[in-house]
Amino acid sequence: MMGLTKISVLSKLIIPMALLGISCEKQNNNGIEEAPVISTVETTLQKEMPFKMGAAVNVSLLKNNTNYRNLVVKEFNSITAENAMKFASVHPSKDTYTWSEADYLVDFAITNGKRIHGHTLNWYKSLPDWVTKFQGTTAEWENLLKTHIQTVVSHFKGKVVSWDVVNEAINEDGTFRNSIWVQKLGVDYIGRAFQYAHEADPGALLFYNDYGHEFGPTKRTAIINLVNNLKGQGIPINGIGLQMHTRVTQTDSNLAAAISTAAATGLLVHISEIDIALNPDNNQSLTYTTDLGVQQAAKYKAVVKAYNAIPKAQQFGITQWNVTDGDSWIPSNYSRPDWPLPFDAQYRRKPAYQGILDGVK
Ligand code: 9MR
Repeated sequence: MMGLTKISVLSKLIIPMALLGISCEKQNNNGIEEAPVISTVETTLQKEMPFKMGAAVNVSLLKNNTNYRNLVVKEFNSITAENAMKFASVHPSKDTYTWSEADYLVDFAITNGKRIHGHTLNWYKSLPDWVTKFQGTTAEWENLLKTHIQTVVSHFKGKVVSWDVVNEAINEDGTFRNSIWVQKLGVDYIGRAFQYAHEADPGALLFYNDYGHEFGPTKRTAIINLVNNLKGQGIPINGIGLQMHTRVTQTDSNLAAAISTAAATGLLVHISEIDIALNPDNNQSLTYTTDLGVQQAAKYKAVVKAYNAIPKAQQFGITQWNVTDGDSWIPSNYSRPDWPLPFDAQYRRKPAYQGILDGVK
């Protein structure tokens, strides 16, 4: 009787446990029934991958959407602020700093044992009007740059472990972007931005972050030259961020060249903003298909495989830009349907998720 009772209990347990990826052992070698043994726990990116896995997080969703928050807590061990640390967010007028959103994110990360990566101290976008309209001498612009960087870095000192110090300073043709910073201060401001950040927190890891390394050698070479020049001048730069806002039609060889060329600098390499668009041609009537999902999985796998091949000591991690297809910046930014991330809008894992896991097998 005992045995029968046990078997019927086990049979009830088998299906739900199998769904959870938990296996049951019914008998030992002597044919004696045993209690179910939990042999595996649920797979997550942060547990399976040999380097940090991150996401760019929207603070409002983190506060208000439980599914979103739970997915972030479960899957990732590194967090980037999607917008909460940008100039306009933290420094909306000359003498006002607003920390509440960014502080919330930093507290969330620390409470949940996640690394927090700062994004970004200097960019040509997301500047408040008071900066774009600022009238001042070169010295006053320099002071504006330095004060902003040092106030932000000091505020988060000891909590934010790394910063994208300068973001997107290079054009597609390899020239320097004629940003407001270059117009006011000249291209050498880039090195000084790193020095200012380093003075404020000598322990922080400092990155140059840009997109388009995978477009081809022109932009890639210009970025690598910039970074190597900074290194050569003794500027405190620790890493290079490859945003990798890419598309399913990009070749594996271009993606691999982007990663290996960055690694050849000897610096840390962060794939800092990855998403893989399925609809780069803005087809308004495109729908997500199994086939597109499979192609996307193969592309994520190719990126992860190339990243896994660089020296371990240089693997700062892979960060996806946003959490699910439902909150990705791409559909709203380009006014098109798209599904660029490893999770769908219902918080479910897509084939791309398995592609990421397969990249390190
Ligand atoms: O995803 C971000 C979007 O919500 C903002 O409106 C936009 C402007 O601040 O920036 C987006 O994030 C960008 C990142 O900061 C830098 N690399 C490109 C990202 C996508 O545009």
